[in-house]
Amino acid sequence: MVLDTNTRVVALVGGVGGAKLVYGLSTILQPDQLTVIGNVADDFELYGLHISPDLDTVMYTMAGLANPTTGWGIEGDTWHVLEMLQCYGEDAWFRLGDRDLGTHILRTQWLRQGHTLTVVTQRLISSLGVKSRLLPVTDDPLVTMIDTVEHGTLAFQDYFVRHRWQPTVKHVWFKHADQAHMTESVKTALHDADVILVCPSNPVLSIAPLLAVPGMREMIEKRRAVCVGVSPFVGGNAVKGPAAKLMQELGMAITPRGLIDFYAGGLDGLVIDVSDRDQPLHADVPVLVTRTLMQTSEDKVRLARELFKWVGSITT
Ligand code: FO1
Repeated sequence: MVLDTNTRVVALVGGVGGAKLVYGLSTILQPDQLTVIGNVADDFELYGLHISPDLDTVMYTMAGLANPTTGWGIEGDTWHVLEMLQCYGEDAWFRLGDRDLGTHILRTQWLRQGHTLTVVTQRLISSLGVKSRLLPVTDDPLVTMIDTVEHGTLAFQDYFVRHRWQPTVKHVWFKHADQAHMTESVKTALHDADVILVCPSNPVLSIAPLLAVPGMREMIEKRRAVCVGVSPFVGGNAVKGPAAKLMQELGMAITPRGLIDFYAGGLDGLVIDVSDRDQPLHADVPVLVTRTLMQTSEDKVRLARELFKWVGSITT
């Protein structure tokens, strides 16, 4: 396959790690070449507002607004609303910045007016000047639940933020997955895709919720497109967040082979970091070994460029 400006790329993304690669892709592709399918299972309601952390992380990153240190929230945001809530004795454990709240206020209002999360997300991201599409995988409820040893079952943000992903995880499951539907936009994007990229997000907490939506795995397995994954691990560990700890607790191998097994034949290729070059691999899945750590914008663009070039080389 010759990769050119007609090549349609669909990126499956969760939070911060995947959003970095999406930023790199958005700088080397034409806007209409790139469609991002985002995770909604981290979504929750707080202070009466519908919060979509992973969609917002991707949106702010693509718009160049994201806090570069945390990866989430808006750079330079202020915290006056939370300070006021704390004056009333609130435990402001989930850090919502003043500008960030603007996003949640409008998303909540538009959802209450009956608009779908797909329409709301597109309206928000295009207002921020981003021309590529960001599609929630579903407009239906989908909630990542974490069964832990110490605290029983926790909703995602309680596990991830309030308990700082320290509890020991026994099982991760996705509430309402069986009743969730892929949106028509997602089906069309996957059907038309030439390249599907599984971005370097947490395989269990960010990518698995996408694949838990009925039909997603089948569409990817029956794909016409070439499907390539980017490992979120560097040196057998996660760059940030609980991916390695979680996969160990779930008895999954934190190796390229473990990733390929996790994605169960859905990958035509895998990109791994140079620090993992000696890890056991799958004989029949081509691997690109390169520096996958994205600390600067240049890293993100370089990885996207290398990835795109390599994908062209592994497809006939
Ligand atoms: N992650 C944290 O670890 N602490 C926070 O206080 C926090 C606030 C927050 C606010 C808005 C938002 O869009 C994301 C936020 N995140 C925070 C990240 C969030 O937990 C995401 O779900 C993770 O990035 C995992 O995808």
